Amino acid sequence: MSTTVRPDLYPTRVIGESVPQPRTDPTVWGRAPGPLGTGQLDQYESGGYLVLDNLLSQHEVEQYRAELQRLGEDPVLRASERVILEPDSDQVRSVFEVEKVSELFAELLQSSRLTDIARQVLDSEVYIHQSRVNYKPGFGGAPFHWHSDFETWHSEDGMSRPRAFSVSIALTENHPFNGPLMVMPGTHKQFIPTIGATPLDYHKESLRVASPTVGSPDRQHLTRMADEHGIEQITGPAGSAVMFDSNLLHGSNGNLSPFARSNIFIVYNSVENTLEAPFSAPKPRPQHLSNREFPHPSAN
Ligand code: 6CS
Ligand code: FE
Repeated sequence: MSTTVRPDLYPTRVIGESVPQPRTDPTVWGRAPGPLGTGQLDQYESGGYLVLDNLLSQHEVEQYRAELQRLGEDPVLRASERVILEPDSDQVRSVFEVEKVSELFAELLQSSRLTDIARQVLDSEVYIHQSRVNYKPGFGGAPFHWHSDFETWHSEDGMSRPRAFSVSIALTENHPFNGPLMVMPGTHKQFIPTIGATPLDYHKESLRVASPTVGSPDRQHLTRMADEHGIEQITGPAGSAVMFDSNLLHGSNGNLSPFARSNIFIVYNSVENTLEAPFSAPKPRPQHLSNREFPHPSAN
């Protein structure tokens, strides 16, 4: 009996050597008119990220900041799987799937000012693959080591192609000194396989620790990419945002300052790229990390 082997366009979590491959998929999937102009689309295509100034009004910032506080202090939520604590304190590191626990955030995530950009760039209908608030509290918010989100979403969530991107919206000022997002511009054009198989229920470790043992590119490739592409810090006032491609190498330092760097991250995925079985993990991750209740193209 012949068994059909599913094609894996981006093999990763390999044993032995990591051999980078070109990203064969586009970054900007279509050029239909939309919120982004040609210059912005060109910039996003080449750099893999684009800053969106003043995405939120000052009033909205205040509303969302209060919501952030409420979620962070909710004892029921805190005991749920949606909440990840800091590795070396009981402060909240992340809250996932915020649209399910906050009507205010649900409204923002589904608002056309974001989904219209997603439809334009991904050239299809879109849905939310994942959302989270990363609190990065003052006096010790831990780092997020360099990684490609797509590498995780491909291996652990079964996302076939990098036809997705994140929007990170600053809910507090992102200073140079409180752990802002750092990117290596242009690195989204190369896929770096990581070395090592995915352990069972790996997300229970990988989301909490600063430097996950599996799913991080090795230092040789990170050094080469940093030499070739440089490192940019994305700072900006509360209300500003940055959208970045699912395969762009990014990370953030810890936060020793007294000032939290709290951002909300929303991941838009194309309905043409819905999740399959994981490409390199024992079983799919839970719903709050990887949305499998997506709209089926036929179900419109
Ligand atoms: O595993 C994930 O899905 C998450 N991990 C990181 C470090 N960034 C993307 C995503 O939130
Ligand atoms: Fe990430």
